[in-house]
Amino acid sequence: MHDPIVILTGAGISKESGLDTFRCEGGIWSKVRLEDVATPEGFLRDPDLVHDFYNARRESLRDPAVRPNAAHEALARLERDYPGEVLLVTQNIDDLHERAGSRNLIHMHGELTKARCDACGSVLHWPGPLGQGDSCPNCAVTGRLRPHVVWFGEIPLDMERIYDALDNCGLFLSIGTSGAVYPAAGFVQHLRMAGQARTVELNLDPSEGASLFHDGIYGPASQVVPQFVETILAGKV
Ligand code: BJW
Repeated sequence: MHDPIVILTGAGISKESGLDTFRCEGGIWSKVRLEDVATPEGFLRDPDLVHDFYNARRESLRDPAVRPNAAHEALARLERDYPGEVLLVTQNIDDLHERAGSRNLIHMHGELTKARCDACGSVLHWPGPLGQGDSCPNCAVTGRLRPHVVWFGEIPLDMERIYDALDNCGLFLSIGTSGAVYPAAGFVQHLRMAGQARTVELNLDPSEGASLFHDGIYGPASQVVPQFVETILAGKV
């Protein structure tokens, strides 16, 4: 019997693929105000600003230099080769995990390559620029499409499935996340209260919640994640 594994990832895992984190020096929140671009109120106030922000980030995914790194690839290999269940829960809205081959994956903060219609609720594949003049292909209403991302004050996606998996896992890994944003930041407390899972943080530096984990492994994700995946597959964790 192999314990189910739940893995939470954040912006740090995609840093070495060329995508900015939010709260590191020079990160996204040092360039734009989160109240302006990552809240429903900001979108109501200035939809063009918000569309421009996400259009630029969507465009950056097409840069040939932006591709999965060794950490994304190691997690895809873990899902393929581990004899038990592996669920990957990412806060990232980029598509690097799926490009690396991960399939059992939840994007709890949404996906950059999707749009959502506020008129009919459709979620649409939308790899190009999105704007106020676009119409929903399902209900034909114009100007009600928004990026399919979770802003502050909104409820992250698939929470029931995530908590079910947390409640049944034997190992929880938290990779490349600052632990500053809830509910993801609270997963480790949730697990420690239940007491059944080993919890490990893999990050560049200890995060805000580092002391809540049983173990911490620190260094660039492209190095520490493949090494740790090898120890799991060798049955040493
Ligand atoms: C490396 C590395 C390398 C660098 N290798 N590592 C007061 C108390 C508690 C909660 C709240 C509160 N007031 C408000 C709230 C709730 C609020 C919240 O948490 N606010 C906090 C700021 C306090 N949360 C919400 O509103 C959420 N919704 C919610 O709570 O609903 C209620 C509810 C929930 C559940 C059930 C029922 C009800 C929604 C949060 C939405 C977050 N959205 C964003 C933006 C949208 C997507 C996008 O544009 O991309 O999501 S914010 C932004 O932060 C983004 C990220 O996913 C998220 C997390 O950031 P992440 O990934 O941790 O990045 P960084 O930059 O912070 O950290 C990077 C880490 O990597 C660092 O540690 C580096 O060291 C490391 N690193 N290079 C390894 N090479």
